[in-house]
Amino acid sequence: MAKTFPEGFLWGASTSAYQVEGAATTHGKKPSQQDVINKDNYQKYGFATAEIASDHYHHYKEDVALMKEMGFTAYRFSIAWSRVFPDGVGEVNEEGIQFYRDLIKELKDNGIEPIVTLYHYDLPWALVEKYDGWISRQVVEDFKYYAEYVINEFKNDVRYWTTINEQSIIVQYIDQKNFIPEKYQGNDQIRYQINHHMNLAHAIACKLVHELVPGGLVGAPLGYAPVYPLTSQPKDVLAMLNAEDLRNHYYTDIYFKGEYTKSAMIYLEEHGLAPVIEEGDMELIKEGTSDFLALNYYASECCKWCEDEGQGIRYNGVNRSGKKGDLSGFETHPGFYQMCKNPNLDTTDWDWAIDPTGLEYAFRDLYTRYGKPLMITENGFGAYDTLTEDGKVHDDYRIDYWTKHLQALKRAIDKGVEVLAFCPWSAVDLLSTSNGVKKRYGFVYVDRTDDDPKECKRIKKDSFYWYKDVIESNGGNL
Ligand code: BGP
Repeated sequence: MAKTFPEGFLWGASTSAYQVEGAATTHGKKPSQQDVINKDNYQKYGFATAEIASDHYHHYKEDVALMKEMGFTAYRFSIAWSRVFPDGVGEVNEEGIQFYRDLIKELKDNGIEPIVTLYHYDLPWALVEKYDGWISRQVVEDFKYYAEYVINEFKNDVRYWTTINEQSIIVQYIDQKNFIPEKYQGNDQIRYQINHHMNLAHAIACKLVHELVPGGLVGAPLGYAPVYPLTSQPKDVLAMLNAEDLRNHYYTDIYFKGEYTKSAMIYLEEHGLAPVIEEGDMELIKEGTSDFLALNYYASECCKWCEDEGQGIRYNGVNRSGKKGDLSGFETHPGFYQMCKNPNLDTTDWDWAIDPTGLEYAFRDLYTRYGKPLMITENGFGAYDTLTEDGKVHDDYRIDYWTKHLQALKRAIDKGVEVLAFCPWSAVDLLSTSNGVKKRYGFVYVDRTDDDPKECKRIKKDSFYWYKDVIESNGGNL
């Protein structure tokens, strides 16, 4: 077996626009739904808003220089739709698109391949006001307007495109990842309707990349957690099959087969949750083929059988406190499956199971299932980091997490899985989607707190130096 990763393997890291950029309502940008959601989180939980985030908008050159110093050959980031088209459609914000031209030029000048995500939870607020955002079919047409403009603009500079970030997570955590107007609160069918509209948008983006970008490659960046059965009781194993179908294959079958997973769709139909599918939708979805699948892998999940005793469906809870065990509940689909804690795995402070073998398992399974190349667009360890008095961050727990996950990835490669890139979360510290800035992920510490943005000074963590060595040896030192 080769000791190193394959030649040409892309090494980098990820961020997303609203979590890192700042300048949320300046320089011609108008709010996105995330700017609104985060303002609410600030009021409710004291988490930082997206107004300044990590101030990447003003630090991008420094950030790219840090990436270069680590030896990055790729960087995955998202474009904020509301920076390019502040009203969703209509007039382009010249200053906004110029920011991305400058960023992409800076990356290319430093030999870093841009991996662009078209949409990362941040729908222009104007479209929420206009027609309730993703709930309306109109959004698909407006997404096409935006995507076509951006893909055309960067068709000669960007080869790798990813479409809609984590549709699976949007369905699970609908209120956090998508603004839901009052009148739709508690209506679970819209989770799947929004997802259907996103499937159409994804297919359109795939077609556009294939039409417009010479040699362009496109795929979805999917939040993916393989599901294990709690025991070898046959019912638990069946529950696992059901959970895999509804939580995972329901997305991947769309991307690679252009169809909804049967058992999941039957379950949704039986419960009045199935999306309305119009004539021509499935044909369009079939035409929008993916070249690869990008995985955001943090954890595996576990489930058990659950009898239907009329208790009703519930979706995943969340841990807001960062104290182990504070997770507010498990997804339950009576008569189908119920998620539960895996007693075999340790977790982060936010109750995310730590499971490198799960990454190996997911990559093996997905490659056997679809035979398409895979990449990591997110993988990381959210933790409270401490800045020591002499200006250091000793994040050995994060180094340990990534070492084990990279070893697992290598084992999958050694078994024949085609893997294009490792872009963990995150290049620099940024605003967490659910826990403010105190939950950190980066190779680079951004000196700010939830209440005080300070100067957002960049400080290299121990993991920065560790990753530099990993890249230098093409993974050979792992
Ligand atoms: C993924 C998202 C990212 C990121 C990450 C960590 O689901 O794509 O945007 O934030 O999870 O999650 P969190 O920020 O909630 O810790």
